[in-house]
Amino acid sequence: LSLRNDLRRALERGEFVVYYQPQLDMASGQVAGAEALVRWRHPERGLVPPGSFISIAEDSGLIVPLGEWVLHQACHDAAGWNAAGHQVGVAVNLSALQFKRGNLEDSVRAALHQSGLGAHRLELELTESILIKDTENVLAKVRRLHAIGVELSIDDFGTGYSSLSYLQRFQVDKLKIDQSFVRALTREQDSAAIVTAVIQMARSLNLRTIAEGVEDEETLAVLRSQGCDQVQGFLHARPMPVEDFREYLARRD
Ligand code: G
Ligand code: G
Ligand code: MN
Ligand code: NA
Repeated sequence: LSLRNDLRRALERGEFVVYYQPQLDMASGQVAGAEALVRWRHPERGLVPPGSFISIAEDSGLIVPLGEWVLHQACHDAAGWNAAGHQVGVAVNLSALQFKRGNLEDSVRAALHQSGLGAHRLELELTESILIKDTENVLAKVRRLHAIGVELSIDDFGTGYSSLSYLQRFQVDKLKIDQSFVRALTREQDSAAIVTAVIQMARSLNLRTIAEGVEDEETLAVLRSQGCDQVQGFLHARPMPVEDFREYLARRD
């Protein structure tokens, strides 16, 4: 039984589901949006987390159609939240192969058009590994995505090849501070120093920051005092199915 062969069939059979994890605005306490996180409802194995299949999907190339499906689903769901009166965005993870292979610009335009979601409500999460390869080509693609009006963020910031020059070159909007630093924030001096430095640098470059992996009130308080803009983590909510996220939004109004 190979996951690789199963993956293609799973996409055809509609076995993937998108979960949503809330992202909260630090100043207002309001829900600013959600990150879309794919899961596989495997008929025998149950709910399979992305850590077990994303890298296989990347090796086989299936991440391109899978990522496109997630993009369409996320835009469709987010358009529904906005139609229901909740002004929230959705953030979608992009794999390096989607950047390299697929016609990402067309996919993004189509997903926005078909769902009716406003471009400013969609955020694309890039990784540092996307930005360091084939820089000129990637730069042109990033510019075209920006021209559509979507938001761009760098995921897992601080774990990759953090060349500060590309923050300027790529004109991203937001840095997602990696959860390894956030979770150690109140225990390790080095992590605290890194988080402080990232937030201060982002502020002086006019970039927004979101801290991932916020699990306790003490961490939240430190992030607040440092001027972090948004938080995401188990303290507020775990990733949840779309029905639950809709209820979550309604409850908080
Ligand atoms: O939800 P969870 O914490 O298990 O996610 C694990 C990893 O899977 C994260 O690094 C996340 O970025 C990645 N991931 C989740 N959904 C997607 C997706 O739709 N596309 C890509 N490329 N990665 C995803
Ligand atoms: O790599 P990426 O940032 O896309 O991964 C997000 C992943 O982090 C999701 O799989 C989500 O389940 C997980 N996550 C989100 N918040 C927390 C948290 O507070 N603690 C832990 N341990 N994991 C978290
Ligand atoms: Mn992410
Ligand atoms: Na991340």
